[in-house]
Amino acid sequence: MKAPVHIAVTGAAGQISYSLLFRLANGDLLGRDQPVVLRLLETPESLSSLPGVEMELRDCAFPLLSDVVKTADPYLAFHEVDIAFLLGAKARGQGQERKDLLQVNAEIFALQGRALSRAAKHTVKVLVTGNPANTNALIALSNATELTAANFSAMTRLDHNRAVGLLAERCMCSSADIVRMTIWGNHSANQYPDLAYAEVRGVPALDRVGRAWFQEVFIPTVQNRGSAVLSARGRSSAASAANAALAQMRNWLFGTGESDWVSMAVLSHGEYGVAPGVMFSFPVTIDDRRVKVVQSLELDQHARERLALSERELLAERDMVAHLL
Ligand code: NAX
Repeated sequence: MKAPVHIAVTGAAGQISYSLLFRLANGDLLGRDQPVVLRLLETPESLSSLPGVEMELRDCAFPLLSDVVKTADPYLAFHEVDIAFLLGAKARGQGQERKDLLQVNAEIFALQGRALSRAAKHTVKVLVTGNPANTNALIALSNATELTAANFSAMTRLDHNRAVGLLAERCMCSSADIVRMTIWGNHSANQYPDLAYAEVRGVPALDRVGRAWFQEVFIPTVQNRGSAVLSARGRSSAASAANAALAQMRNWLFGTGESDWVSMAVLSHGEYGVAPGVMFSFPVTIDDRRVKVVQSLELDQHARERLALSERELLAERDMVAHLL
């Protein structure tokens, strides 16, 4: 039997976690021969919900689940972890503005960055989902002095999957027929879902769907899908978010292959003219756990304007939390 891999999940009593944990314990991330220890982090106020989650995990009798650790101490949660899913964040309260949300979450991610740096393995892969995800990831990275940008990403895989799902529905094909979907920028309504390089069974997607549908339907539908799910379901996306987190981490650990790319927010080093030092979603390929931004795609004027909008938003968010970077 292999030694267990330690996986931290923050916000463990929340709704995304409630979909994610059971799939992790079932081997959906690391395979059916890899035992796992799940290390669950919650706030002191919500810690009392975790025993119920643990009972259900144990009631599944997953052969791969070696142990469950429940704690409100980030240093214990991140102790020697190989993988961390940072789901936990404060939701926007009534009357709070986006900048208030940024501030309150900034402190959480600064603390968690320090704890990851001290407690986790130096090869840890940290995927930030809690919103505002891109800037939270930047804060965690900036505070993790023993770790590097290669340890951190923010999740735009749900946006990517939403875009693939929407295009597949429009073209009446399987999602497996679609390659080279791209989400650029911030995980917010200013992201840019781009079809310029996407293909459907080898045919350029724009030839299949036309530019009008792309600009008038596809872009706003993907950008606003989170709000649409919230109003239709009465709760925000959960199972699809857990699925996306799993997919992004699987690609990070096991690669993308050469024929396709995925979207992932990583630290910008100035690619495509984006300011260095923000977590920006790019098309990436992954090999041997190393993420490479796809180079040399041509961007038209429309795309450049959309990227610039997302970049400005991320720079403004970065300015608001400058004291924690
Ligand atoms: P929930 O409100 O159901 O759960 C969040 C949990 O985090 C709560 O149990 C809370 O007690 C816990 N928490 C808060 N502060 C914490 C801290 N300092 N340490 C540990 N736990 C803490 O939210 P859920 O629906 O699970 O969503 C989690 C986060 O994902 C939210 O920030 C949400 O906005 C974000 N999302 C991000 C997405 C993305 O694509 N990047 C999409 C889905 C989702 O909306």
